[in-house]
Amino acid sequence: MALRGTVTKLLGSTSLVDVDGRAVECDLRARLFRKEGVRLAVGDEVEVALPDDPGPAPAGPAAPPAPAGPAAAARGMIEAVHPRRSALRRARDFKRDQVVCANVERVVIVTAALDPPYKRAFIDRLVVAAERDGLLPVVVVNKLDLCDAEYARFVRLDLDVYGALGYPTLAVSAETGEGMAALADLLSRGISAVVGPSGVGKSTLLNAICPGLRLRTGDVSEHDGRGRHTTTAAELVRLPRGGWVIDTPGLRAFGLWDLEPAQVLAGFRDVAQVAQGCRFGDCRHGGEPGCAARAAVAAGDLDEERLQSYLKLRDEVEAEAAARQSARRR
Ligand SMILES: Nc1nc2c(ncn2[C@@H]2O[C@H](COP(=O)(O)OP(=O)(O)OP(=O)(O)O)[C@@H](O)[C@H]2O)c(=O)[nH]1
Ligand SMILES: [Mg+2]
Ligand SMILES: [Zn+2]
Repeated sequence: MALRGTVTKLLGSTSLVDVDGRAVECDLRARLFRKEGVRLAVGDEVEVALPDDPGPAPAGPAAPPAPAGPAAAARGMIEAVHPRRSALRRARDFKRDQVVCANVERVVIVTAALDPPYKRAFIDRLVVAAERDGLLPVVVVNKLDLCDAEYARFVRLDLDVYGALGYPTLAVSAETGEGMAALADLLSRGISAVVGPSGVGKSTLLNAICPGLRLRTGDVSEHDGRGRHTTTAAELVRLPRGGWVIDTPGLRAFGLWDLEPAQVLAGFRDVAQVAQGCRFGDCRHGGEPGCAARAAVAAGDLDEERLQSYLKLRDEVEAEAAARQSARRR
């Protein structure tokens, strides 16, 4: 009899599947791979046929699944893969998209208030990616303990910009515990993908929420290199209070290759809203007469920084599209 499970980690030719809190190493039916072109992603829901020997007893729902070593019990077999409800993607190169995680409901975008420096452009980029994939962006700023009162106020004001767009926002510190209860609450349902630049404290935050987790964290120097750290495979973990998280390696570039400029605009809800009033349908909001976005900035209804951030990302997406075109011609 097949049991339903969730793929938690890809191990090359096999994968780890969580079946009722137990980690089972599984093969994928060759037919699924060869004939149906199935490429598993972390977060995929699958039907697994278990070997006769079920292996060690469950460690309890609260414990993160222990990785099955080569000496683990006989492997399971993935007999079917359920259709994905959603997928967070990132472009790996010009040709292929990489599914970072399947069946995600929210993308928790983590940046640091300081060290590494706070970057709103990064948040905007990830919001665009989340909106493209139909996922709810959640904006988290960590390391609040490093701010003085005035800077902390600035961070909160900035978060209000995203709050006004309808996205949950949190200012937190893994160091002092500030905001951590709210973060734990937010993660306790469904699958959350935690994304953000290297060194902002993603793993530290998750370790604080799930003490048994012991995700590897590093000091800032380690976060600069393209070394081992950033290539570590993403793994889905079960949280003690329910919900699942996937801690992703620091993303230096969250490619937005295959986006249309209109999809960039969809990731800037405030700009999109005011731009409906532009006189010309093909307005580029770059200072043309009758541009409602410009007028909104002048009237103080739209943040200049938001418009600039939109224009910059749109230009980038257009440049990428042009590069792709010329690569195809060659
Ligand atoms: N002061 C302060 N330091 C923090 C906080 N959270 C994390 N750090 C530190 O920031 C550094 C990086 O933390 P990590 O959790 O490894 O960062 P990461 O985002 O997982 O980085 P990658 O795995 O490379 O993507 C570590 O030295 C942490 O101790 C915080 O709230 N305050
Ligand atoms: Mg990490
Ligand atoms: Zn315009």
